[in-house]
Amino acid sequence: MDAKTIEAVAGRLAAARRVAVSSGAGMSAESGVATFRDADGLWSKFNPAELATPQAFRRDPAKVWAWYRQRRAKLAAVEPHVGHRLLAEWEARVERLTIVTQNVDGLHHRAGSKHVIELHGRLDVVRCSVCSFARQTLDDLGPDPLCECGERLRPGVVWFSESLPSGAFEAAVEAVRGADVLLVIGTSGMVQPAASLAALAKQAGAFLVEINPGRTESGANFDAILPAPCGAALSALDAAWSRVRSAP
Ligand code: BV8
Ligand code: ZN
Repeated sequence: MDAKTIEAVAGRLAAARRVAVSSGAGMSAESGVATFRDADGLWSKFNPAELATPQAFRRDPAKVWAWYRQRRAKLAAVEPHVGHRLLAEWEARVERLTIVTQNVDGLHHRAGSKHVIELHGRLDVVRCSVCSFARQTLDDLGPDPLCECGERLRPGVVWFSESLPSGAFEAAVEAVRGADVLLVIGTSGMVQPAASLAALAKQAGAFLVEINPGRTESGANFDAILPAPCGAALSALDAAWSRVRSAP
C-alpha cells in the first residue's frame, strides 16, 4: 500500500465531520464469510437466479432453504475482524460515522457499530412470506419451516428483484451525500441500487476512497485507492490517523 495515499486518506479522515462507509462481502472475507463473486465465491458454486430470487423460492423452497441453512450455520461460527472493530471505534472520532452495508451477516453490529444501514436484510432473521411475523434466530428451523399462520417462513434477506427495506436506501443516500469522506470497502459494485452510492457521494463532494485488493466495476472515479485487504488497509489508516491526531 502506498504510504502517501495512506497519509492523504488519514488526513481527510482527521479533518472530516461526517464519514460514510459502503461495505460489501469483501468486508467480511477476513472473518471467513464467503464472498459472492471471488473465484471461490458463492456465485461460482450456485446460480443466484436459482437461489436468491422470490421465483426460486416459490419454485423450490426446500432447495433455497438448504442453501440458506448452510450459510446460517456458518454464520454462527464467525467473528468480526479487526477491520469491523476499527470502524466501530472510529464512530467516537467524528461527528457521525454511518455504515451502509450490503452484507447480511450482522458483523458490523457485532463489532459494536451503532449507525449501520443494512440494505439487504439479515441472514439471522426469518420472516413470514405473508404475515408480519419476523424473528431473529440462527436456529436450524428445518427444511421448509412454516409460520404459525400456516404460510412459509423465508430468510430475512432481500432477493434479486425485491425492493430494499422501506426507507433504507433513502437513509443510505442521505448518509453518503452528507459525508466528507466515503470509504467503499470490499464490493464489486455489481448490484444496484447499492452500487450507485459511490457516484452519488462523489457528486455531492465527498472524498471517495476504495479499499479492495481486486478490480471493481463501480466506475466511480475514486480520489484514492488502497488495493489491499481491508483489515490491513484499515489498520494502516488507523495508525496514520492516530499520528495526525497526536501531532502537535
Ligand atoms: C431492486 C442478499 C428495486 C441475499 C443480495 C431486473 C429485474 C429486477 C431487478 C433488476 C434487474 N436487473 C438489475 C436489477 C437490479 C438488481 C441487480 O442489481 N442485479 C444485478 C445482479 C445486475 N438488484 C435488485 O434486484 C435489488 N432490488 O433493484 O429493487 C426493483 C424491484 C423490482 C424490479 C426492479 C427493481 C436487490 C438486490 C439485492 C440482492 N441480494 N444479497 C443473500 O445474501 O443471499 S446481493 C449480494 O451480492 C450481496 O448482498 C451484495 O449486495 C451483492 C454484491 O456482492 P458484493 O458485496 O459486492 O460482493 P462480491 O462478492 O460481488 O465482491 C466482493 C468484493 O470484495 C470483490 O470486489 C473483492 O475483490 C473484494 N474483496 C475480497 N476480499 C477482500 C475484498 N475487499 C477487501 N478486503 C478483502 N479481504
Ligand atoms: Zn405468517
